[in-house]
Amino acid sequence: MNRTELVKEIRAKASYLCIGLDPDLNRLPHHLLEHENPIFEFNKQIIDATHDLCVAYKPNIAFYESLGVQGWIALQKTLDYIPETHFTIADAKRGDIGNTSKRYASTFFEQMSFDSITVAPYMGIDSVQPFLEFDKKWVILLGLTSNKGSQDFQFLQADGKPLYEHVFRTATTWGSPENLMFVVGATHPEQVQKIRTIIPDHFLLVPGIGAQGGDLAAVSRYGMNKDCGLLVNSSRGIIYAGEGEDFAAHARAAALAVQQQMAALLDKYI
Ligand code: OMP
Repeated sequence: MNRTELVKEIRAKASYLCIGLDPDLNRLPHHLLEHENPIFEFNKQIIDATHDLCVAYKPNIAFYESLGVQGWIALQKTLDYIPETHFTIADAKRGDIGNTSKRYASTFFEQMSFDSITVAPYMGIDSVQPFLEFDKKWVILLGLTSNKGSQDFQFLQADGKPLYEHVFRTATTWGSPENLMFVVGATHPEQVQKIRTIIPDHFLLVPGIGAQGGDLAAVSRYGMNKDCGLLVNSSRGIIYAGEGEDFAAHARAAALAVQQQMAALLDKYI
């Protein structure tokens, strides 16, 4: 999916919600465990219940590969089931020396047909470039992460600026707003304003609302650009909103609450 198509979907749905498909076998409603592929059945019902409210789905690969072959099958079936109108993110956080990154890119862009993949910037340009060589595919680079440990390295001062700022300044020259997005955690709204002066046009993938306590309103206020420019993710806050046989209805209600807030924020800021 290209940028124009993504912006069109956001406007049509008045939503910039990305739903994180992070299914944990220990948290699935018990009745699903009887299914041949419980993970896929769970995702299928979540997608059926929420697809009109969101513009993207982000399966986190850890929740699939930890289950071995069955997990990879569930991931492929989930990807096949996501409607073509939705932007897909392989949350794999890869990045390695060039020839290895090329294989990772091939895994998620050719073997599987994700629109995008999350990539770690730590190994530098030659670890990221192989992902950018695929036509109509996106890199989503970890810029400033949502977790507490983001304080360990990302805020260290280097040449008078925090390290994460260098990531934005340097990596913006590696790709364009048509094929490169950045992760910025919703738990850092006060940094988003500054980040927007460095990268005014790129889309930001913003995880951390819901279970991690990030602030949707604040991050939208500082992070929105004229095309919206945001994909805000919620995983546990939506997919585990209910626990029983009606879990999908609860997921829908949770997604609807976020979407309604987003519609109001879109109205206010663009
Ligand atoms: P919830 O906290 O359940 O909404 O899940 C957040 C999802 O976003 C998980 O799949 C995380 O791996 C992912 N994530 C973060 O939480 N923080 C980050 O800084 C980056 C990501 C990510 O790349 O998506």
